[in-house]
Amino acid sequence: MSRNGIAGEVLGQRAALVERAVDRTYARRPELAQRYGAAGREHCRRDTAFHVDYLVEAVASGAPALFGDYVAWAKAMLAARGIPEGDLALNLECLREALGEVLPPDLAEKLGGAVDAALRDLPGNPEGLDLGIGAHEPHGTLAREYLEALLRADQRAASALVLAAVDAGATVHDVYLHVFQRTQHEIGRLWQANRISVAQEHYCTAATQLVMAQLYPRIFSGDRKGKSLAIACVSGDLHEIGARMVADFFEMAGWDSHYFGASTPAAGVVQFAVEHRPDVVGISATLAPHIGAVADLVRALRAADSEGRTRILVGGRPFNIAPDLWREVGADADAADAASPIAQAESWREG
Ligand code: B12
Repeated sequence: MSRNGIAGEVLGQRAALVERAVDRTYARRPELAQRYGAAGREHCRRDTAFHVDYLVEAVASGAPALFGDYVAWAKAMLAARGIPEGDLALNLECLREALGEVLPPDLAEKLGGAVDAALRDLPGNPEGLDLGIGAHEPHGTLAREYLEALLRADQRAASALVLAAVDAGATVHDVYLHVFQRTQHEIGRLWQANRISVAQEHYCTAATQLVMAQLYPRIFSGDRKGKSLAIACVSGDLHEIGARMVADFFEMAGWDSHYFGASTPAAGVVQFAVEHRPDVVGISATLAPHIGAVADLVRALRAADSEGRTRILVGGRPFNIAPDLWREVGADADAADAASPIAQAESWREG
């Protein structure tokens, strides 16, 4: 069965799967209703829908590791909010049973296998997260002080730290990867560990985007190579800084970059590619449930590119978890961070 066939069949039954799994979870352990109150059932519904979205994408992509990673993430995230591993395990077991009731047997078996594997690994997944940026990490002290400034809502101090470091010789590349990216990932873990609010996360992200903009005079300069990259976050995905960094690294390497930002409709990316013929199109996805949209966009770009000249790069969190995922979505390559794709793209230029 094709990727879209699997996704279509399962997501068509999403509401039924969620309802049955939640009913079973509460029937099996009635004390949950008391423990989590009236809102608990709604939260359970939302979490179960998340389980289904990650599960179907992992199976449709032939990358069950994506679901294992998700369950490990969910364990730590829920534990930090007082929901023990046992409740997550029960909910997943009930989802496993619901698969058998709602889906055709071969599909239920496929998805069930991924749930079984994640359940087997669950006890070994850490409950707590190792937090903190070590001084031994590259630019670790700067990254830690930058994060501390953001967490005390002192954007000016954060900006001053970075500008002083760059004036003292730190490269923009290093600041991007070892300060901005490192702190953004840490902020995510702090949110996951329930140590900071969504509002704080938003503040830190917006402040970092502002500090990045202050570095632009150093980025948008230098000789041009006459090659171009267009890069977008796939429709539905709001995580825009990773794609922005990739665009800026290409700029710094002398390419012209066209960056579209968060959640870009596929039709617009295809139209841009047809009209402007960039040498490379980049697609970013941070959440595994958006991989199907990446595959659809790759297909649409290929269909519109009759000469077969555009190379397609993909990247983002799921591609770092599942190394062959870029092939599965039909791309030409992926890259783990903003620094890595430049050499690959340069070799395409020459080829
Ligand atoms: C900021 C943030 C948000 C912001 C984004 C705002 C914005 N303007 O960008 C908001 C609040 C919108 C958000 C929302 C959500 N988020 Co969020 N978010 C983050 C956070 C903290 C930082 C993202 C970031 O800026 N990273 C910095 C960049 C530089 O790193 P990067 O994305 O890894 O990019 C590098 C590489 O991956 C690669 N790369 C990326 N794209 C591409 C593309 C190409 C072509 C190439 C070659 C390379 C490449 O190169 C980049 C640069 O080196 C992450 C934590 C994390 N681990 O990333 C969580 C995180 C991704 N979010 C998470 C979650 C759960 C969500 C939500 C579902 C719930 C929520 N927290 O509100 C929603 C979903 C929204 C949606 N539909 O997309 C989880 C995902 C967990 C999982 N198992 O999937 C994370 C990991 C947080 C966590 N630890 O729990 N989020």
